[in-house]
Amino acid sequence: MSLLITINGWDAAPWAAMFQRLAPGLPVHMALDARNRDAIRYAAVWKPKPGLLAQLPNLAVIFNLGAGVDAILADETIPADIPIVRGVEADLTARMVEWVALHVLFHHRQMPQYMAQQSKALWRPIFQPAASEVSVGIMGLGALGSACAESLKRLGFRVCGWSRTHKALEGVASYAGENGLDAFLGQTDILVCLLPLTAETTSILNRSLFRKLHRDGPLGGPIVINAGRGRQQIERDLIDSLNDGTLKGASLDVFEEEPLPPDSPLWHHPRVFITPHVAADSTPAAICEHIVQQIARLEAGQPIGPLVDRQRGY
Ligand code: NDP
Ligand code: OXD
Repeated sequence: MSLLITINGWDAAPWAAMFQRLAPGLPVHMALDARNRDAIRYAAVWKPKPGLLAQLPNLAVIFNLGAGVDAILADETIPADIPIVRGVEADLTARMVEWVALHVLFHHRQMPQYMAQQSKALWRPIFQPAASEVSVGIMGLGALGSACAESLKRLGFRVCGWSRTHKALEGVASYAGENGLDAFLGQTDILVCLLPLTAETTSILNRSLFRKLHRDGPLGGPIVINAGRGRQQIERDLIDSLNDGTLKGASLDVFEEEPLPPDSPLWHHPRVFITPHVAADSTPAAICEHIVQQIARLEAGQPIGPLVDRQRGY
């Protein structure tokens, strides 16, 4: 019984070394071949090559090395009865909370304007609204969105959230489903997207949605912050909306195409702030520990998780 690691876009070596350290009795393979195919019971994956996992006749569980499982679910060859466990753990969540708080505060405290002023040696204080006057709307109140909501609330912001089903988070106004979307947007000054990529959320961050954000807010225009998935945003709409004043600024960690192509106008837009899909980069130690624990639970006949609901798509 062994574990296959298959990773696209990151260096797999530290992950293999961490599994070997945490579970010395578990053989780890970095590639699939005719000799190990039948022995592989677990796969730890990030963006696995389509068709690869279907070649494993004895695969019992797929462990995603991140939170978003869109790349796995896009592979229709994976047998429907193999459970998929998501990467949800405290270290990853804490890093996302940091990234979201950083960007909310960056826009709230007018850093884009101060950076522009600094480049011209201008000393010009700008009126600063209180956090309690600013409403942050979080799309997706799951593991990451709800942790961000808690932290932003502690910083003093008004916080509301939009999810598929209603949530009861103290001090966070909850809106749900299509019926709740417009009311949610209408009071949002800073929009944070932490949705999974599904058929319903693809291209959801578009011009028509941007127009529904709170127009007369204290920041002088709505802000969009996306750390969900790039295919949730229409980048042409983002740029047009920034240029015509529908949006004041944007912070983006994810993009329609990654790496963001060098000729993307987003790179040079003065009110767009870019990070290269690193918002919640976690250490192999944290994620591997969670996986090793789940394997131990499975082998002891206990339930494992958090499991992906393939019908829902996340
Ligand atoms: P969860 O599954 O815990 O939460 C997803 C949330 O989105 C839930 O609240 C869910 O609603 C809501 N949701 C899903 N579909 C819809 C819909 N159609 N309409 C309204 N709400 C919807 O996911 P996580 O919080 O763990 O992660 C969220 C996403 O963040 C990941 O899927 C990934 O894409 C992204 N991510 C990005 C990272 C980065 O570095 N940029 C790192 C990690 C994750 P409900 O609660 O009602 O089911
Ligand atoms: C994730 C990511 O989904 O890093 O974990 O994007």
